[in-house]
Amino acid sequence: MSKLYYYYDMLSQPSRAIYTFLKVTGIPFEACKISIAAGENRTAEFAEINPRKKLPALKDGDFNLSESVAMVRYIANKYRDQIADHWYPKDLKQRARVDEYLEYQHLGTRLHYSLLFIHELSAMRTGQTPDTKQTAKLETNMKKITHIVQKTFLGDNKFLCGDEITIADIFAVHEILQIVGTGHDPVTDNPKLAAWMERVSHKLNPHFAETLVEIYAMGGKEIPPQLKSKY
Ligand SMILES: N[C@@H](CCC(=O)N[C@@H](CS)C(=O)NCC(=O)O)C(=O)O
Repeated sequence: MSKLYYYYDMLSQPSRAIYTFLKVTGIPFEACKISIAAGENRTAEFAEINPRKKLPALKDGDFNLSESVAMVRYIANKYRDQIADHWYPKDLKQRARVDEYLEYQHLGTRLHYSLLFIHELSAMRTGQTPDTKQTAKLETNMKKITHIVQKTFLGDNKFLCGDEITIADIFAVHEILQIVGTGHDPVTDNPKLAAWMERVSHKLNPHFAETLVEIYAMGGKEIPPQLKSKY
């Protein structure tokens, strides 16, 4: 089997999601750290890996791939006999449930959390106070999405797609935690989501906490102890 080269930046939420998945499943890979802040994704060399110059990306022999959802499906399918079935179940309906979230998140969780993150990040970078009206609007949208994820995906289940953790949980938790980078706590007023996040982190640690070091440091906070432990 050819060696998998994985290109990522820990400040990128889909990068963290796939890194976590590779680590927790024990899939062997060569970790290739690329700094977006230092412009390393915009070099001619990296454009050979991903011509759109985005992270994450992978190289598997002479095959290159970008787009995190396509990548995670490729990895889960390629290593299907080596990883536990629950991550991306073979059962048609269970798998479709995971895909349902992965498709939803592009214009749902990812879009609305990212809009708030980018809005505040721009202000942090220019040293200006963020436009408070716009912040409030983006926060309201983010809270609506949080509620939709909690109510319509999680419901009374342990994890987003049922009683077992899947790659949908990994993608969701990293998107939701992105805004700790600008000092927010995304689950303070949502105890059900906070409890889910703890369950997810217990299944993913110690790798999960490892991926969160940079984003918490960016927001000037410590990783909460409940997200660092493992059952
Ligand atoms: N839809 C893509 C999004 C990729 C993306 O936007 N990546 C961001 C980091 S999260 C990036 O590489 N930004 C650097 C840039 O635009 O220069 C995916 O899911 O992989």
